[in-house]
Amino acid sequence: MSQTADSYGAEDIQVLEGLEAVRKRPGMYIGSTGPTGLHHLVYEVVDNAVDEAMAGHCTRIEVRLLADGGCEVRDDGRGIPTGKHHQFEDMTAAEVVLTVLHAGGKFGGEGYKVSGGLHGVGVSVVNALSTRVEVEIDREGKRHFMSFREGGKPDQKLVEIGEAPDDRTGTTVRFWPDISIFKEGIEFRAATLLERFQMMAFLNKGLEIAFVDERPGSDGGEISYRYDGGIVDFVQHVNLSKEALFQVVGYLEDSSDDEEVEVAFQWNTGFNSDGIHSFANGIATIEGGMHEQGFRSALTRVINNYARDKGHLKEKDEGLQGEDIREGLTAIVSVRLRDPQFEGQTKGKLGNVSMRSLVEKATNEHLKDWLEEHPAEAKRIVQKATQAARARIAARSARDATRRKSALDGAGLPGKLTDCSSREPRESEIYIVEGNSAGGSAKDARDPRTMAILPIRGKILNVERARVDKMLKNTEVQALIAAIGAGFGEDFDVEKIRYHKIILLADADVDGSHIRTLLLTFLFRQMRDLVERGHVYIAQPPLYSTEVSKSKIYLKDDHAKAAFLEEHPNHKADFGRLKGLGEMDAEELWATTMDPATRTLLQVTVEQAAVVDEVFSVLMGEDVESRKNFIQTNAKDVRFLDI
Ligand code: 0RA
Repeated sequence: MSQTADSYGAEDIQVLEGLEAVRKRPGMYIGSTGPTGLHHLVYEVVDNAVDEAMAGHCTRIEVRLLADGGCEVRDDGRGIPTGKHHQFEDMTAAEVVLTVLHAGGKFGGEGYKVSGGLHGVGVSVVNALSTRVEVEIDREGKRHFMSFREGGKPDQKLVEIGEAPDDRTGTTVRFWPDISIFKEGIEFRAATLLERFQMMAFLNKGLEIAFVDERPGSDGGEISYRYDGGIVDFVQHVNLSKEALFQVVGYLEDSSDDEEVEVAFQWNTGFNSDGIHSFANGIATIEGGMHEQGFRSALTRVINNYARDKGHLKEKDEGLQGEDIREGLTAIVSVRLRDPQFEGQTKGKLGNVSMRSLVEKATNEHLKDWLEEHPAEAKRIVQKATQAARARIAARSARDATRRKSALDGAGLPGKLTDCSSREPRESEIYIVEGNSAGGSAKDARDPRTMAILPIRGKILNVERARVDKMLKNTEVQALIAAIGAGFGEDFDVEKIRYHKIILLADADVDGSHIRTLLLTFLFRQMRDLVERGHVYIAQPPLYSTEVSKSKIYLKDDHAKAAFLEEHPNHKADFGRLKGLGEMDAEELWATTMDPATRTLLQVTVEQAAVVDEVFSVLMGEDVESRKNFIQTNAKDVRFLDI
C-alpha cells in the first residue's frame, strides 16, 4: 500500500513537534542556552563534516563568521544525499537530516563506521534553534538549495539551482542563531571556536579546518589548521613550551574489527602527573574512562618490567608507581569505535569495556618494542620516574605533617580565614582576595552569613615548577587547602568542599592577572574537579571610576570606558584609574564587585583540557619569553573563560 497525502501530513507534524521539543528544552540537547550552548551549534555542524572526513570523503572544512552574525560551515564531502529518503516517503534525505532529530549521518546504507557529534544530536537541533538556515549541496554535478526559517519551518524546499562548479561535491550550511533562545547573546567568540578547531585538526590527521571572521572589526584573515602528524603533532604542541626530556615523540597504534587506538607520548622535565589526554571519536573524554584506564595500567606494567629487565630497578627496589611514571608525561590517547558510551557527571567518561583491553594490549605490545628501540630515551624515562618516586615519599611525610598541623588548629581552619556562618556549602562562597588591605575591605563588605574571606599575600608558589613536597611548605597553599576543606591532589574529594563558589578576587591589572593565573594553575592541577564542575569563578573589580552628576560610576575596563565616552561625548571629569582593590572601601567593593544582585562573575571552565594544559605551561613553565608574550596578549586569562 502506498502512502497517502494524509500520512505525509502526519509525518510533517511529527517533524515540527520534534523541533518544537528542542525549542522548549534546548538545554537537554545542547547543554545550555548560554555561550557554551551557542558554540555547540557550530560544533554540531562542523562535527557532521568531520564525520565525512573520518569516513574518508572530506579533506577541508571552512568556517566563516558572517558579517551579519550568521555562521557558515562549508565542506568538500560527498554532500548530503538529495534523493528520496527510504523511510520518510515524501521527504528528501537532506530534509530529513535537517529536520528529524538524531538523523544526522547515521541513517541509510552503510552509515558511518564511527561518528563524532558532540552529543550526537544532529544538525536538526541547529535548525530548531536558528531563525534561518540555508543549505547548499553540490552532488552529482548539480547545486541544490533549501532553506528554513523560525526554528526549522520549511522556507524553500530542496531545488536544483544550477551546476556544481567543477563537478565538486560538498555541503554548505549557514545558520543564524535565534536570540529568543540564546538570551545571553548570539555573538560567537573566535578564540573559543579556534581552540576546538585546532583540537579537531590534531585528532584528524591531514584534515584542514580553516576559519575566517568576517564580522565588522575583525581583520578577515584566514586561520587554518592542518596536522599531517596528527596526535604526534598534538603532543609536540603541548610540550612546546615545556622542556622535553628527549626529542622524539613516541607513537603506537592498533585496531581490531571496527575499533582503533592511537597513542602519542613524550615526557618533559616538569612535575605534572596528569598529562594524559584522552579522546573517543574526536571528543575529549575529560573524565577518562576505559581507554585511559587501559593505557595507564599497561604503561605502569611495561615501564616496571623494562626497568627490572635492564637492571635499572634492583630486586630489592620497590616498584615504580603509576603516578611516578606519569610525572612529566604528555600523552594523547585517541580511540575510534562504533558505539561510544559516554558516562559520568559531565558525560566525559568512556564506558565501553572493550576499549580497556584493546588499549591495554596495544600498549603492552608496542610500548615494549618502542622502549627496546629507544634505549637512551627509555633510560631517561626510568630515571625520571625513580626521582619522582623519591619525591613522592618525601611528599607523603610533608603531607602528614600538614595534616597534623591542621588538626592542631582547632577546627583545622586557617587563622587568616574569616568564615561565613552558614554551614550549607551550596549557598556558601569564599572570596580568595589578593593582599591584606583588600582582604580587610572585603571582610567589612561581605554578607557574613554566606561569604567567607581568605586573604592571600604575595604570589603563591608556582605549582607548575615545584613538586608537591615543596608546594606544601607554602603557608598560603596550606591555608587554601584547609579552607576549601576537601583535600588535594589524588585525595581531593569535591563532595567535601565547604563552599560551592570559589571566587578569585584580584586586581584588574597585569599583576592581578598573574596572581589569578597562579591560583588557577594550583586549582587546575590539585583540585581539578573543582574547576571541571564549575565551582571556580573570577570576580571583576572595575578598572576606572568617574563621576556623573555627583554619583560615582565604575567602569570595568578600557572597553567599558570607551563605550561610556561614546554615550557621554561631553563628559568632562578626568577619569580616576583605580590602582588596586586596596583603594576601594568596603561600600565601594560591595557595590562594584561583591553584591550578588549586581556583580558579574566569570565562571572558569575547561572544556578543552589538553589545550588548557598547554596554556598553563606557557603561563607557568620555564619558557619566560612565551609567558611574557602570552600575558601581554591575553592579559585577562581570556582563554580559560567561557565568555
Ligand atoms: C547522510 C548521509 C551521507 C552523508 C551525510 C549525511 C552528510 C551530512 C553532512 C552534514 C554536513 N556535511 C555533511 N556531509 C555529508 C552519506 C552520503 C552518501 O552515501 O553518498
